[in-house]
Amino acid sequence: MQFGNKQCYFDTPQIMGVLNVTPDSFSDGGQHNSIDDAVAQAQLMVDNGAVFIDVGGESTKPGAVAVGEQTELDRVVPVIEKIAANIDCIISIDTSKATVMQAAVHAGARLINDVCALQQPDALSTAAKLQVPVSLMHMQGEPRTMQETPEYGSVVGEVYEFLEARINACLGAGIKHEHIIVDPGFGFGKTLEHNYQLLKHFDKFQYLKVPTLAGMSRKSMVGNLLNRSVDDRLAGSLACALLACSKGASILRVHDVKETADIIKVFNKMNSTL
Ligand code: 7PM
Repeated sequence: MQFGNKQCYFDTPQIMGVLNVTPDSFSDGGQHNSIDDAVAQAQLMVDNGAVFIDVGGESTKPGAVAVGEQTELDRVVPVIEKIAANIDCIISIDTSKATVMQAAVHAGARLINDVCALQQPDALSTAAKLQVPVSLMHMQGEPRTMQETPEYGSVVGEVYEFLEARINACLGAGIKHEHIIVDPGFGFGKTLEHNYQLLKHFDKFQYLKVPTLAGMSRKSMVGNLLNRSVDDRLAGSLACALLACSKGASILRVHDVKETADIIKVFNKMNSTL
């Protein structure tokens, strides 16, 4: 897949490092300080094996309230500009807002990662116009309330059909098939059981004929199963990542890049051994 002037092959799983640029994520000792902190963290993740850096300025955690457009722009644009100028990686913008997509791509982002799958006003037409790859994620409900009562007949079937419909919407809007990635959206309007059904059947999403992204790092599907706090979920997250690899995941969206790079090496070694 082509991201600007960078080619990325998904013959082996690739790592997307999570870079949250919300105020709670960085010691806010002034604007410049927090920008430099974010860029330094991105550099560390790239040094440790991340190919993508996913920059997010809007918290999409369950129960989170939406942030304003200008706030999100002020957070992400300076960080994207500085990463684009200094680090050899593919910058992904984690947003659902058309204006933020536009500004982020202008600043140097080369992948639009939208947890709303381009369903917000103007998002589909804007992404089509920008001509960069897009990642389409499934979510049931909206972040503020999605974890209250998730319900499905068949979670795998319903997520699959949603992603198929969004692929078709993208194609209809003029987005190229070679520019589409799909993601079942672990933790977004799903119970523990739903999340593990999606993991067990992650291989089914390959029938959509586009690369797949899995984001399970530090999520409640690890924490609630194991009874671990957010900072004690590494082993569980790595187990999820390895299982996603074995079921064909193209991109792993993770916080712990160095450790995830190690498990991918183990996975690749097994696959290349006769
Ligand atoms: C709870 C739910 C806590 C989600 C934190 C999060 C994904 C994403 C996020 C994902 C794609 C987090 C998140 N998760 N984008 N953005 N896929 N494509 O772990 O699973 O940071 S937010």
